[in-house]
Amino acid sequence: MRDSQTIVILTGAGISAESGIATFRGPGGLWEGHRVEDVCTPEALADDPVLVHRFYDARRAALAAVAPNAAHRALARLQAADRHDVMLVTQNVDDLHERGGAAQVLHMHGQLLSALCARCGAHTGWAGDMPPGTRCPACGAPALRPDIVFFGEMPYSMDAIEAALARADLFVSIGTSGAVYPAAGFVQIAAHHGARTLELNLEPSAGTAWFDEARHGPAGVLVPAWVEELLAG
Ligand code: BV8
Repeated sequence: MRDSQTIVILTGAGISAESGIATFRGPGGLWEGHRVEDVCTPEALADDPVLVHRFYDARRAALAAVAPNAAHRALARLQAADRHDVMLVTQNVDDLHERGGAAQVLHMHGQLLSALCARCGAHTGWAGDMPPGTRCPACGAPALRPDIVFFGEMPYSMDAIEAALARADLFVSIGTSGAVYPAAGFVQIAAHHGARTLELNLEPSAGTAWFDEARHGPAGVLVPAWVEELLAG
């Protein structure tokens, strides 16, 4: 195997589970009593802005009570070793990769600690509550919304992600059920372009058959072991 590889890593809610953030589709996968598919839509935001804003305010506030785990820290070590060209893409909207030391993180579904202006499109760092009608610091319009990619909205940075998948030597999927597209299709794009593919997950995902190799167990155990194996090679 070439020493330096281009590696694309996709993470999902499972990498944050051991930090105490509930996943979406496991036991207790309801958020504040709601399925993510029911509140994570433009229609829900239009129909009941108070509910949707409160849903994300609660998750933003909960970040203070959680901390990165060994899996987040191991990925940061991989990046810091600078032995490989690593693109870290996450479906997660928490900031645990960053707090775990990751130098580069691509939040394809947005992030809790950011606000999006529905009028001017500006993104603003946001740590507190964001009631409907909060004014945009950039344009002043009462149009701030959670900077979250809802179902039916285009995920961020798809061009960059697809370009990286096309040149990847290795695609690793960590802690995701493979239930949501386009993220769930990344393994197929990577494999089509000749990448080796590895799944690290508690249990087989919906797309597990697409992976060359799958290791099942908690990310806090599997990810550090995989990174040490990679850096020892
Ligand atoms: C788009 C927002 C187009 C932030 C989220 C029919 C077929 C195919 C696709 C579609 C379809 N109908 C509609 C679609 C498209 C739709 C979609 O895929 N729907 C699904 C439900 C069928 N997708 C979209 O709408 C996307 N946009 O397609 O746009 C477009 C084109 C042109 C122009 C405009 C638009 C947008 C999708 C983004 C939605 N936003 N989140 C938030 O609130 O969090 S999705 C949400 O669920 C997450 O962000 C995440 O991405 C997604 C999946 O969740 P996971 O991260 O995988 O978590 P999950 O709980 O499911 O699984 C956890 C896994 O971890 C499990 O496997 C578990 O075993 C494992 N695990 C648990 N503990 C551990 C562990 N693993 C390791 N260690 C542990 N300890």
